[in-house]
Formats: sequence, structure tokens, C-alpha cells
Amino acid sequence: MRGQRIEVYLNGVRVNEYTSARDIALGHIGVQNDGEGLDIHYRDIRIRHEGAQSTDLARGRPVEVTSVEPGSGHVGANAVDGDPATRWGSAYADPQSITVDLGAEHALTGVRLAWETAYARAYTIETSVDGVTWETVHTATAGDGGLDEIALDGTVARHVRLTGTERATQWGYSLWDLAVFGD
Ligand SMILES: [Ca+2]
Repeated sequence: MRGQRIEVYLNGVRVNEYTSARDIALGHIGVQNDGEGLDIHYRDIRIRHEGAQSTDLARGRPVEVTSVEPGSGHVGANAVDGDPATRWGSAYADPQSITVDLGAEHALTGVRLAWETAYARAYTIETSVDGVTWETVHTATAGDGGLDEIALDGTVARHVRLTGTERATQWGYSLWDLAVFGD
């Protein structure tokens, strides 16, 4: 699998391929038996995740958010905990930000956003070496939610900030996961 693309091989022969509508990287692949005599043994199944974006630099790192949805437990740390069932949810107002400290400088190659139903129509991604001076590395104006995979050009930074500037719904900004990739 690569992103949302799945290829299925049986004994080394490709027997199926498709693009999933789901965020596979954060979810699960289901396997079922088609009937009597077609038993599946899990020891016979291998799942290979293609591509170099394997280490999430944001995982478990400290985050700061401008708000948390009032009365909820949808704290910022939920966006970097690696748990696909937990999310950050902001207050119902523009703009809102989530900032992650990677702990050290990295040459960044990409950011992946997994939006909950309450996504951002417009947002920016900024990076910073010192947490003081920021550089805008990506601007989105027509976001459609779901999974956004954003390529970066190797800009060196320690801090990454996502700022939602226009909400797509009446709710806040809600992220299942914020992942950052680099060296
Ligand atoms: Ca989560």
C-alpha cells in the first residue's frame, strides 16, 4: 500500500488493485474468508507500506493549541498520539492553530493531516527553527477534508504549525492526526 492505493498480490502475482476511500495509514485492512475451503491464515499475510514516509516526527511530541472544544476532552495531544480514534477539536471560531515541537531540527519532506468531519476549508502550514520566526510553506484555500498529504521541499525546521483560517462546518477544527515527515 502507498497512501490510499492498495495492491493485492497472491503468491507474487498481482490479483487486485484499488484506491481506498479511507485513511489506510491510520486505519485497518480487513481480511475475510470467501467460503468453505478458502481459509485464510494470518501467518500467510504480509502488509507492506511503500514509500519513505514511515517515521512520524510529530508522534508523541509536545503540542500547543489555541483552543480545545469547550466541555470536551479533545486535547491537542490527541493529534499526535498515533491513535486513530482520538482527535483534537478546537473551539467553533476562526482562526485556530496547533503547533508541534519536533524536539530538534529536521529537513522536512511532508505533512499529513487526517481531518475529522469538522475540517478546514482554508489553512496554512508554517515552519520555524526557533519557534519565533515563521515561514509559510503551504497554503490551502479549497480543502475538502479527509486526508491531506502535503509535500515539503526539505525546509529545515524544528516547529510546525497548522493554522485553520476558514472552517468548513459550523463546528471547530478537528484532526484525528497530524504527522510530520523528514530526515
Ligand atoms: Ca489521534
